[in-house]
Amino acid sequence: MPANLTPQYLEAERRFRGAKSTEEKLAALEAMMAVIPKHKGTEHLRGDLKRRYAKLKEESEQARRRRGGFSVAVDREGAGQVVLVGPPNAGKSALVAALTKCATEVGDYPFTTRKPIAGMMPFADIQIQLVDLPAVSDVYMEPWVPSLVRPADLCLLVADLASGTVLEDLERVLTILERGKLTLASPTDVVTPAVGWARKRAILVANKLDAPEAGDALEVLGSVYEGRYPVCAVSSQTGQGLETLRRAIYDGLGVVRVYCKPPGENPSLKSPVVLPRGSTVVEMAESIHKDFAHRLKYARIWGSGKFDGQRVQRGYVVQEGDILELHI
Ligand SMILES: Nc1nc2c(ncn2[C@@H]2O[C@H](COP(=O)(O)OP(=O)(O)OP(=O)(O)O)[C@@H](O)[C@H]2O)c(=O)[nH]1
Ligand SMILES: [Mg+2]
Repeated sequence: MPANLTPQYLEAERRFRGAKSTEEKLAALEAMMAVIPKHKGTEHLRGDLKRRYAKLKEESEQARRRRGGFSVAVDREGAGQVVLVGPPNAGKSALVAALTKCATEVGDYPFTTRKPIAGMMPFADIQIQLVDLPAVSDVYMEPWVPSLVRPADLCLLVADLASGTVLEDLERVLTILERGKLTLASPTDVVTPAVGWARKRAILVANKLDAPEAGDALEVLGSVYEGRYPVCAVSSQTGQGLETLRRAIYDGLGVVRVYCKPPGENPSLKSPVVLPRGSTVVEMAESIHKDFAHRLKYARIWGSGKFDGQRVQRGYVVQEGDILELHI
């Protein structure tokens, strides 16, 4: 079958041949991969491009490591840290941009994102940190990606409803994460992981709901993954489903918001204390100041289905929206 290469492809190929630096070569290869017609006749060529890309990329990484690269840890901020993982081009960066208004690079070619980019997503009266990561892929993956998934509180597994290969894409992502001893599970799943393994809470975010083929892809996706993860169908482009996703992210973190009030004063309802679900009064006190924990005598509580102002003991489990007056 003839390859029928387009003028854009031939132009990118010409740039590749003229490229001097590895960066120029990689950029030209990326352009070739983006514009190459995707049909049977170009299958071999596409495989070949991917291999060349992976090899060059690995070489340039080795060179970078020898020079000493940038630090890839992301400082935790806000009420929780949420990382986005998924195949190339799924719209991870576009989602972070839509949810946080943070400027992260969105590109119509794979492997756009090279570094973690963190942005804060407002939800009600708190801020949640979203971390945009580079793609998880066998073609090329930044070697430190799994190490940034490990410390996160929640994972957004981003699927591309327009890719035409949504199930295979996700299978591959999950397999690659497993090689790094990471499994993703529903936030409601409480199984403890085996030694050395990390089990991350995850939400499956089906992106590009606006695409014409999205409806069918979503159905297929749901038939396999519903029950395994909560599924949120969204379009980062039209904004559809994003409000539901914000709420699902908050719920997935497994936290509660409680408010502190000094005795005799009105509560400050502006900035809640965010605690893991199941936390007690004493743990709340400790999170405000470590000395409070042993100085705490009792607390009075508003909310919680208790009588307003009722006295509760140190071990009382606080509920979402509770207002506490700490007596020390
Ligand atoms: N139709 C449609 N296109 C989208 C949507 N979200 C993202 N895209 C497009 O998908 C392409 C990839 O978006 P990115 O946000 O760069 O994808 P990514 O997952 O960050 O990609 P990498 O960083 O390369 O792994 C871009 O051309 C976006 O414009 C969406 O909701 N609908
Ligand atoms: Mg990206």
